[in-house]
Amino acid sequence: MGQFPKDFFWGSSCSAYQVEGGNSNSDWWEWEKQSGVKEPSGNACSHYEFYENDFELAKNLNHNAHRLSIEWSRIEPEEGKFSTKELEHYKNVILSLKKRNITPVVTLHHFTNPLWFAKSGGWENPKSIDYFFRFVRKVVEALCGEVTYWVTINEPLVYTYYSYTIGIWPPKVQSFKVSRVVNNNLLKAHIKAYKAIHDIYKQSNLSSPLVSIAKNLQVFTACRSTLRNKLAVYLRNKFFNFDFIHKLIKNNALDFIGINYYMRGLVDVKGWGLNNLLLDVCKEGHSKLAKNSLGWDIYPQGLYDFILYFKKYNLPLFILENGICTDDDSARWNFIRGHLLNINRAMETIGVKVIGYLYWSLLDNYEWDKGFSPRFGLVEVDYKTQKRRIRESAKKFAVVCREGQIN
Ligand code: GCO
Repeated sequence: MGQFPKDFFWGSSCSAYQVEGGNSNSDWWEWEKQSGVKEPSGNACSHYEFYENDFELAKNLNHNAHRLSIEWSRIEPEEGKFSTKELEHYKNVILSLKKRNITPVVTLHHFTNPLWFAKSGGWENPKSIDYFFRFVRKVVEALCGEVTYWVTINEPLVYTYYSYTIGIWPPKVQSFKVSRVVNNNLLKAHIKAYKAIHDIYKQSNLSSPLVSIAKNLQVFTACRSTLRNKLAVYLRNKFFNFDFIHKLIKNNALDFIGINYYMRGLVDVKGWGLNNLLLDVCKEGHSKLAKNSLGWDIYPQGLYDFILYFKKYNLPLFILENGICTDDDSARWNFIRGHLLNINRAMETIGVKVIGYLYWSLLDNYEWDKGFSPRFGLVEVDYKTQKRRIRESAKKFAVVCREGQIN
């Protein structure tokens, strides 16, 4: 049996674009149109309209925290023109959580950009840092009275990887050189936003906010112990898992470490090129682990190992995403339980402070280029009727959230 602290955050995560619907001023919306995707995001879960209802479900599932994101393209649909109506909307969304005693964790950038920003060169443009800064100030000035936990940027390296390295997501660039530029801009954007958020709270005489990023972590394992594979694992850990956080810590720009954890990836490198070393994966089915419906390896032990690794920074850790897409709901419960047991074991063995666990996701939602078929939700969504149905795994998780312990 594993006991969690009394003040532990229990809940789930969502991002605006994936659940709200109708985000027509965003670069993703444009990308969907241009690529002619089979399943555009459309109305998604109509969460923009039904958030009260969805938060009532979260409340009934004993969640005391919820992560959401603010859609930049709603707040600033045209360059420099900020929508008071949309700022008001997000304030209402946050108040709707708070009146249910659910602590909001607010993300400022979750993969999508306003179309005007994308057209001006997106994150390649050095001005992106100031554009983001201006947006962040607007939002934080409007919401600071209601929010303590901020996540500036969701999964910066995942974003760069899909959008600028392998070029599947907008703006579909394939270049290591550009990826480096974008990573640097994202890093600088966070540091600048971090300082701005703290300044705004100081000027408003509010107690300090807690600001971080959501860092995706993936376990990399070589399926054959060759020198090339070992080098690849070393490089991937360095570039994809650790460097970004390390740099932010050196800049005193993290108040906690936000972690998104899903999977293990098997590394099998076919050449000495940078392309091979950074991108090749095992295609020979060597992994015997259970998988989610997208074929990702399920590996709860990995979360334990990462928590141990991050102890050296002496900062609280917050699991901001951990989830499984599956059509077998009993696998969802096994997934949650397995990861919670590992978090608990890490907390007990080395006394590292983990402050919360947010499952991805509250609702089934729009999984980017994969459309609507991957089902991540604690709550099932019927996209035709927008009806919600609570899954059994959600009920089991609700007991953990209430009792603060896992058996
Ligand atoms: C990410 C994002 C989410 C995803 C989730 C499942 O990790 O890519 O934060 O938007 O939907 O992770 O893939």
